Amino acid sequence: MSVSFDECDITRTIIEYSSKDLVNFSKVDIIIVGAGPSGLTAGYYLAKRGLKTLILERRLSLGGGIGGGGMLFHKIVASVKAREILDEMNCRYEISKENENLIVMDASELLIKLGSAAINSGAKLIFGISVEDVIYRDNPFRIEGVVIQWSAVHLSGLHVDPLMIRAKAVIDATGHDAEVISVVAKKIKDLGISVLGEKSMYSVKSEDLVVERTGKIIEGLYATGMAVAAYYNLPRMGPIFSSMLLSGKKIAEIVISDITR
Ligand code: 48H
Repeated sequence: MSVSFDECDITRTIIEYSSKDLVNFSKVDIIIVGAGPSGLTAGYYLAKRGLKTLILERRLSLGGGIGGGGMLFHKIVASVKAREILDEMNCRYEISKENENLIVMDASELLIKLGSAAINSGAKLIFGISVEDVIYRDNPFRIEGVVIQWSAVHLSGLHVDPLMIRAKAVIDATGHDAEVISVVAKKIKDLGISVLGEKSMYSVKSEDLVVERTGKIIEGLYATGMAVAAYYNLPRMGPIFSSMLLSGKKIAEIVISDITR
């Protein structure tokens, strides 16, 4: 079968369909900043619930810290507590012979299964966009969206003004630097919040604490994954990903309860 098209058709298709998406997603229910394990898990549960969910990732790939495994070894570990989530996403794993409370899987499989679960449930994931600031309103105070820029513009150092996306809830899933909370702490000083940074490693304790402290930071702004450890000065856990998945699921449940009240 011979088909015919010209270069202009390719260009027009890309620009038209990308623009249509960006207009459609300029106002959403939830913005998740970061497509690492916690952000993708949150995206999966939120979109599954029928909420308009946008995941913004500054890199041109998904998975955050998953791909690096443990010191580049291609396996990663989770506690058995995350089995239900992994089963739901059809992610295969084995019980570790070292300790029956640990399960082990390929980093590549977790990354792909989490990403496809989030997208199949209806979350929109866009690469190459960095969140650099938030939108807020006062009386009463709340975060109502994010300020975005192409990551390539950030890297170029050019002075280019950003665009904005409104949302009922913003989830900081940016990992170790808690970038969204950090920008709020730095710019809206009267809130009196600060990002303390994570503590040194204490895996078993950290796994529980991160999930326990996962929740709302201020009205409209929530934290999941390592951003929780960074905000509350909790210990880090190393390449064990169960608390990232459990934290993602928990934040989705909290946001669902807050915005569908
Ligand atoms: C758009 C952004 C921005 C921004 C960052 O680092 P992540 O994998 O985050 P988590 O919390 O889901 O998972 C943490 C885990 O990977 C890990 O590092 C662990 C368990 N460490 C323990 C230890 O002891 O070291 O993903 C965050 C994602 C990344 O893809 C970033 O590129 C992205 O967020 N991101 N995207 N705008 N401003 N900042």
